[in-house]
Amino acid sequence: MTGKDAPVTFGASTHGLRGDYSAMLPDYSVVQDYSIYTEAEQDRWQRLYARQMRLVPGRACPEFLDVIDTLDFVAGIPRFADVNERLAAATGWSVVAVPGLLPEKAFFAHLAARRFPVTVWLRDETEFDYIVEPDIFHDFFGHVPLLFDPVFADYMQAYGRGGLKADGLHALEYLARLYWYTVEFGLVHTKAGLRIYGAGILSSPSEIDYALSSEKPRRIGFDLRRVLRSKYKIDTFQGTYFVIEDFAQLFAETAQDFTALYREVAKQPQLEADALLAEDRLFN
Ligand code: HBI
Ligand code: FE
Repeated sequence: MTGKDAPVTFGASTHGLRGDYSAMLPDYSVVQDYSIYTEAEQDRWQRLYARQMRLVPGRACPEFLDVIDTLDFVAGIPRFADVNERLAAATGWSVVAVPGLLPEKAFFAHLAARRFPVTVWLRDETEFDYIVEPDIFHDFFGHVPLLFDPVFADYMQAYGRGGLKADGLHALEYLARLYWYTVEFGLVHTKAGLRIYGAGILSSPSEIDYALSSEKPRRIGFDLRRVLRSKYKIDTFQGTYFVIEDFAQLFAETAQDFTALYREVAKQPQLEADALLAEDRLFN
């Protein structure tokens, strides 16, 4: 999900996007046709999975590691129906198959209803190391395990509801930043050290080490206003990661009504992706 040609906010338009949007329902959902996956794609999935599983121990947050082994992703491309049985029992969430990136409103509507849109197609072999848009591997491997955590699951729903409420408030840019710096590229401070919960990092073979170990990026204690003001990079590794203490903090800080916050933040200067403020709490 970091990529040269990625739209500034995902799904700002569906033009020029991969995926077949012709057979979808009005909510952008499609039916997963499992017979379309070729042997080569099943093999590619297994190699992507094996590579990433070697990287996550000691790096991913415990909530992710506790669940990933139980999901049977080792067997091949997951079936939505199988995952949904377990997910419904755990947190009442479900995954819904979609052709690819969704316009924000449709995306928010799914999250608000505790449905996570998962892309049906798998990346090409040429994109093995690096993909611009979310594919089925990024979505299942990066996002689905944390939907089993009750607190994170509630945060995702609150985010979707906030998105629907923000319609017309010129807040999309702020919401995209919050999503980017938490759901996609978030770090969490645990007793054992910094760990990753962001799906964009967890599904990346190279950023997973960079995010925790490189001396280049800043790792700053999560501050909601600071996050909303911070631009992000889509074409390189992140300049800044924001560190939460736990998912409860994330949920609590974002449970408030954002209307006043949007107005306040709009008056302040935007911050570059590698900015440093005197009040930033640095972790590196
Ligand atoms: N659609 N399928 C899909 N997956 C995403 O992660 C996604 C999206 N549409 C919009 C979007 N993300 C972002 O704009 C978020 O900031 C809301
Ligand atoms: Fe994602």
